[in-house]
Parts: sequence; C-alpha cells; structure tokens
Amino acid sequence: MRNCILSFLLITGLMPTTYALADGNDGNRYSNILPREYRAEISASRSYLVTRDRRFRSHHRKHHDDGDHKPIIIDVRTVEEYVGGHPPGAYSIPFPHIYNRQRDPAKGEYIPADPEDFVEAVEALDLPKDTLIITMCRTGYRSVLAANLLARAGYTNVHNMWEGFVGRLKVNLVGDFVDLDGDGVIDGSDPYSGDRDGWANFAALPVSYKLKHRLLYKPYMYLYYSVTGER
Ligand SMILES: [Ca+2]
Repeated sequence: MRNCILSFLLITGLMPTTYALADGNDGNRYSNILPREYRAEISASRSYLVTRDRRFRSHHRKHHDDGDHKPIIIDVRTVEEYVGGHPPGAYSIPFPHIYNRQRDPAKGEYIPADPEDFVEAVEALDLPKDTLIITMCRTGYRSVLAANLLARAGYTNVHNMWEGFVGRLKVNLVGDFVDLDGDGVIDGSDPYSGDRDGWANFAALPVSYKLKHRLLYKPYMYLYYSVTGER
C-alpha cells in the first residue's frame, strides 16, 4: 500500500504542470470531460464590458493583471456561425471545425481545423502573451479546447466565455428547464430563445453581422462570402 502511494506521488509529480484532471470542478461548463488549463472563466456580460466599454476596462485593469493590449474575443465557431452573427469586433478563428459544424453532407464539404494552424493564426495577431484573450463558441465547449491550446502555447491570460454565444437552456435549482422570458414556452429549439443563456440570447448583448477583413480567418476568406449564416 505504501509503495502504491509512493508511486502515485511519483507519477503525479512527473506530470506536466499544465495537466489537470477533468473532475467536474475546473469551472467550465463541460469540466466533467474537459480540463481547464487556461486562466479562468468569464461571463458573456463581463466579456462585453471588458472589450467594449472603456471605463469598465480601466476599472478592470486596476484590479487584474491584464497586460497593456486591449482585450480581444476570439470566436472559434465555424464560418457559417460567425456569418450568422457575432460579438462586435470579435476575431473569427474557427476551431475545431472551420465549416459545416453539423457535419451535414447536404451543406457541403466538412472542413476540420488543425490545432497548429489555430495557434499560428492567433500568433499572427502579434499580441503580447499576457493579453486578455477570451475564447468563445456556441455553448462553451469548443472554446475550452481552443483556450487550452493557447495556454499551452504560452498565453498566460486566456479566459473562456462560460455561456458561449447562444448558450444552453437555463435550469432551476432542481434541474428543470425554465421559461426565462415568460412567453409561456421553453424554447429548446429556437436559436434566438430568451431561455438560452448566451451572449445573443438571455444576455441580449449586441450582435454584429459585419465581415471586417482584418477580423476574418485568412486561409478561408472566400467562405465568409459564400456560406449562409446560421446559429
Ligand atoms: Ca420562453
């Protein structure tokens, strides 16, 4: 038994320091399966304030070690999801799917993203490593994968937007879905539902449809102008 404990301590001691066990307590929405290697979670509302509101940003900087560069949001959803609406000023760097997020053959070819290409695209933005980088996807799963990649690449201040852009249905204390917007229905299938807790839904933060060249993912630039937007 003592040997077992010693070998356990030895093995865990040899693990890389960035490795974390996915025990459900790491903070992200899927932490039962995805560990957090990045710095912290951040809410959609705080992400909005910290990237769009100058006064809040200077207040935030006073209390957090956020480097000198303006905080940014990296939208890691697919091209068609970005075209379907995104936070104003958010970069589009898709991961782990560039196109055809439902893998629906009727929509065309499925294009996966390579982890190294994702990190390279972020590095091409030439940001100081301590920049507050917020990763965001639809419900906060893909953004965790992306945030972990950036943490491993040496970015020290990566936050994951916990709810994501659309979010998930809110539940009450006993786990029932709830009618947040009081319209008499719980809108599980409606992507614009007020019953989902994300940036564009319950949080009702501004949504942009602009396709600014400098914010788009260069290797697949043509896709932004040929796909149909969706959420
Ligand atoms: Ca409702």
